[in-house]
Amino acid sequence: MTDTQNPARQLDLLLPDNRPSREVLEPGALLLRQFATPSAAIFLQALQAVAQQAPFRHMRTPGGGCMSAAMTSCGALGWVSSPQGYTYTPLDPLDQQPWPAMPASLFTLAQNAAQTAGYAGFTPNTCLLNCYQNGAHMGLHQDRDEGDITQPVVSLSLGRTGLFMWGGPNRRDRVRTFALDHGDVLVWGGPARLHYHGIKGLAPSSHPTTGLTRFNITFRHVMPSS
Ligand SMILES: O=C(O)CCC(=O)C(=O)O
Repeated sequence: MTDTQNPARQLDLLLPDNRPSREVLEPGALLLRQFATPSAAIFLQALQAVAQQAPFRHMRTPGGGCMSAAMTSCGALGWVSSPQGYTYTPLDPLDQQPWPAMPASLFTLAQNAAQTAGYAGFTPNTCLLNCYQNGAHMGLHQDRDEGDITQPVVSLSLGRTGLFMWGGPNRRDRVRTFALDHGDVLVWGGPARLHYHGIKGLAPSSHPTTGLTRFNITFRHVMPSS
């Protein structure tokens, strides 16, 4: 199918740099360029408020190392990595307090993006906040700790540009790498829900608001028993 025959592509608006504002990566996966840009300052404020209550930290991994991105969470459940494995917990292991509530601005953004991508009724109950500085990356992985793959993943990029890797359902599938800029939102679900993805690194650039730091906020729905 050519771009002009593809109904999703026919709706595209062009950004000032001539890139389409919506790009179907493949069935189930949609990149919404600059979807969040108009309210990005509000989302950054929400992120800072969460981080004041539950600070960013470099979590230990089952392999004996440490995540190079610093992380925290908000919502009913938070994602935790430790030498024992990966899990979602209702309490922050740093202080045994519930994770901060998910800010309404972030919840609404996630629902709107999911709906725009064709996933009406998205009810994220967890939100992972990633903070990348020079040298940080995230290896190719699948999001499969949620116990529910009927709902999509919504991922918001803020600040410095990140180099995102998008693969297929198998680790050895072809991987595309592309830039995710401030305000870009990526949604994947349905046939693409378990596709491998990661962050190769950061672009050699800085952002007027966040400088050399990139933030990513990823929304998911976790089965409470997971
Ligand atoms: O930082 C990103 O854009 C990707 C984050 C990610 O893959 C994850 O949190 O599972």
